[in-house]
Amino acid sequence: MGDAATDSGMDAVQRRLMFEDECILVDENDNVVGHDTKYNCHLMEKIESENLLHRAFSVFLFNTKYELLLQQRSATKVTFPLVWTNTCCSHPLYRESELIPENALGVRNAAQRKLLDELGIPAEDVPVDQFTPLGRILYKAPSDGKWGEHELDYLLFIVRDVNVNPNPDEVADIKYVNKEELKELLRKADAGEGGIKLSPWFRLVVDNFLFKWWDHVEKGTLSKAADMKTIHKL
Ligand code: DMA
Ligand code: MN
Repeated sequence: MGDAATDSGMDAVQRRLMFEDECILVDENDNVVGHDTKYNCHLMEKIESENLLHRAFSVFLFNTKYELLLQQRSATKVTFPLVWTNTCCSHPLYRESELIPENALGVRNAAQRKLLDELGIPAEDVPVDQFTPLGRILYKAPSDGKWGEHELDYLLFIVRDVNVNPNPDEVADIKYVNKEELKELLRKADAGEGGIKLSPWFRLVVDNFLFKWWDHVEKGTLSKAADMKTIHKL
């Protein structure tokens, strides 16, 4: 365990995730090389000294009006509290159902689990065969002095009208945005207006892929945009 003084700032829910979630460690080519607690995987000191890299996913859920669902992370999240980000982000865990490599089924199973946990979206509203894995990115991002991310992140898109019932332990706010509304949010974040902050991984996806993939969402041609061979180092 880390030092008790700093960790006492964590609430019980986040503490449980930190110590009970066992993340999948991978090399830069996404080969599984081991596992470690969510806690260790997000300690900047460990990331740097042991070069820990773990597998993650980021869901982008669109309704049938092709608006993207965003979430604002809760104030109690240990990493990146209160930032606005894509629909749902988390980690596939080191367990059989979430390690299945075929068409990223393990990651899609994890996405379905966390959409329910964070946003109260019933599993039947997000069937695992409805996710399109579009690509993988590798990035490192500090959160504050102590915490950060170093992830190999699967980008999953899904277009469905769903029931949403956010879990306040995880999510402070949600909203659907169209392209223009997202551009306005980006402008505000860049200008530092209204205290709006965006997560670093969401920003990377926005800057590199999102708008062209959004066109594919609208045209129903998402599978054409998928490239699961490349790992983009951003
Ligand atoms: C981690 O998300 C995943 C990415 C892509 C940053 P998170 O911090 O929300 O994880 P969890 O929901 O498991 O706490
Ligand atoms: Mn992570």
